[in-house]
Amino acid sequence: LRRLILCAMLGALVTPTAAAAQNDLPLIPWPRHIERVTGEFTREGRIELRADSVSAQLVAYAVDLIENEVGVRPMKPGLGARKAVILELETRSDTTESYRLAVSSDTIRLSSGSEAGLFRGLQTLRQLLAMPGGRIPALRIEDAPRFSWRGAHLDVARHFFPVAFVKRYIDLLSRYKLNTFHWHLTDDQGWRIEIRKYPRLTEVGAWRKETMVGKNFDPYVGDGTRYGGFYTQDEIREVVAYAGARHITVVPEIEMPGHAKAAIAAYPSLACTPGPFEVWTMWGVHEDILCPHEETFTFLENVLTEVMELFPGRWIHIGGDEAPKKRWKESPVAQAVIRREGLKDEHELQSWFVQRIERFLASKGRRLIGWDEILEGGLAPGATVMSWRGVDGGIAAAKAGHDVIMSPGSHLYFDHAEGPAELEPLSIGGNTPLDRVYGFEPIPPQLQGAERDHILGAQANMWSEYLKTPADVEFKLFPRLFALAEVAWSPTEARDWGSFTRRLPAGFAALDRLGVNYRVPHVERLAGDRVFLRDTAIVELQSLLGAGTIRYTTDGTDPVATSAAYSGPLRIPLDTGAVTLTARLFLADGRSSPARSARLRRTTLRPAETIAAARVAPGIARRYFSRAFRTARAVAQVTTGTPTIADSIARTGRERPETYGLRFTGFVRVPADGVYEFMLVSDDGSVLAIGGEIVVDNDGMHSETEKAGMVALARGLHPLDVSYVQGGGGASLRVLVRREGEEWEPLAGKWLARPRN
Ligand code: TNX
Repeated sequence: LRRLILCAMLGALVTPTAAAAQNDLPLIPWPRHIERVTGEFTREGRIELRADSVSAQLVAYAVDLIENEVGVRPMKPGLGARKAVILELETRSDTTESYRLAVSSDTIRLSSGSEAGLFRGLQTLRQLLAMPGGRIPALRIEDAPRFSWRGAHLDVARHFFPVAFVKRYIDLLSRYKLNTFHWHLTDDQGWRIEIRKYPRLTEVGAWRKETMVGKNFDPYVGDGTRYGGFYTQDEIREVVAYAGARHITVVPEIEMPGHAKAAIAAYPSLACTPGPFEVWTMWGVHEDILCPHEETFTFLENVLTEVMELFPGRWIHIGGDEAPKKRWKESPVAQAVIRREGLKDEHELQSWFVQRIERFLASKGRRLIGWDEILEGGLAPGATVMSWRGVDGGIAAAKAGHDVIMSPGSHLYFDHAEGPAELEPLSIGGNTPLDRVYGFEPIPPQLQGAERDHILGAQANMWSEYLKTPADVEFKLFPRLFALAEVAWSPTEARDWGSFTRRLPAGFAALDRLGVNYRVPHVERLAGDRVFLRDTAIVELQSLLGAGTIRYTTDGTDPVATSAAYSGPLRIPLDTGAVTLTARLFLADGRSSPARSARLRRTTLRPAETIAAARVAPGIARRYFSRAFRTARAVAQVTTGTPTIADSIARTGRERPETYGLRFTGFVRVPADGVYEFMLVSDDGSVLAIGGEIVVDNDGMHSETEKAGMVALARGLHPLDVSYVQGGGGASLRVLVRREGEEWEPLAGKWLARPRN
């Protein structure tokens, strides 16, 4: 349904490369260069492993990998094996993760200048060895990552995950060539890392008396069950070593000054008010934050000192997000610091706070990372920014010469639902479908030259408010991690959604062998209303998995394991009224995808307006209302205001940050009779009407969400009305159109017209 949408919008290149088009070897992420040569390597017969120059740790890893994929342990050299896997650590100065892999009929040779490169290459080898029939075509791969930061994060504060699962998570990342694990260890709802100097952090701060049930914020409903857990320092070391063996850097996050209620509950004198405080049992943003007095800095320096002993990597994440300034405004202590330091306000106070921590970390040879709020009030000189509220923070930071990791909520928040929220398990935020992740381009077009080099890479975030179990996390992680891996590793020219989807089934098969609870892909193109110009709807059903059985109903009920099985295009009569078609994909193991349904109905062509060509001009009338609305529908009621002419339907970014409305009126210019589909992607609400009828309803206050709708239109001009409301926080508006069966394109340029004045 949503192919290529954001690719088009964000300027990501989606041109199939010759290599990707010619063959769809089951590789994720797709390598930089791949060349097929004649011949093939078969898994039969004895295989030896030669790896003289390589560490014992990597050899052991390679032995297990080959045994797992081939079924027998590789032999030691010199015992008469006819085939060989050779790992070669080349003596070149190149210590990056690049590698070369050459497969011939009797030898697989993997070489790199670094063990990290060999490790990445082994993941490619793993995927080749798993090929059906045990036959690997002879080939040469030369591969290197596009970005040096390929990350995934895990929030263990809102829900706690045992060491065994943290390791499994890291292992899964490593299989797809990620190299950074961001471990979110502290938050309002729990402190999860043992600190020897401050035992109450885990005695008190690691436990909350209960957890809110579902989204029962108001009235609040708690589950009455004490909840918590933490990692001992030995366990942390174990995880760091496990990650190190996979050439993954662990970046710890210790949140400050906000999201620190668990610490404050343990040591109330860290706050600006007397307390007492409890470890929080709800989600959201809390007003109790660390007070900027000396005691807090002593505490943080002591905590960070122990953290740095445990985590050898360069980077320390200090959070910095969502710190309400209310307590600082009311605190004589905080106000005294503002005066003493000659600061303007509480935002500069936060900036001063972060700079002080940054100097401390820098004095120990470490680099500070924070969420994009650390830009507010001035950025600490050596700080790296993780851009989560869209990419704007990242753009500003890169332009100011800072390093940036892109992890925008709109594309890389894997805690968001993958499909429409109402059809998915309870989630936070809007939705982040697979093709949106795949279409993400980490380097925004606004950056030029050296600014572009400041984008270190991309990262997915896994917040765990509604993720209680490892299975919940795995459901959110896959298949979207496949897409992230390709965004962060593969060259832009290789980004090819068609090739990617053809490689997915092999990816899922690998996950099946590991028992990963991935989200079974839903049945495509079943959403909203689907309209037909005939009495009989002909509907094809398919899912990205390419395996399993699609089962469907036409009576509005949820398909079960005994519902009709799909075996070819359905012919559904519409002469007696609309029909609801619902389908789910079932796997052999009994798991099934979320359900999808569409209302199928018959329609007729809407006649075009009769208006002389000379009376229309290009573009569309745009009106901007700088005041608060509750819905986009309310914006659509406003008839006053002086329009400007726009050539696309979008926000410009020059509007005020919060509370405004935009209304676009004119015509859509339809090139030929047919069924057209329109899509609104917005944060917050939007509605699109044609000839006074709502075709897409994406109204309401919500994070970025996409909705599509269909209408049959005759060739010519049709009245178009698009309204948008921005309530607060993130802001986005994009409108796309396509003729049935064709690719989406922005509703702009040739599609738009307006009455000539
Ligand atoms: C915002 S992302 C947060 C987190 C929440 C997340 C939920 C960020 C820096 N702050 O505290 O868990 O949204 O999606």
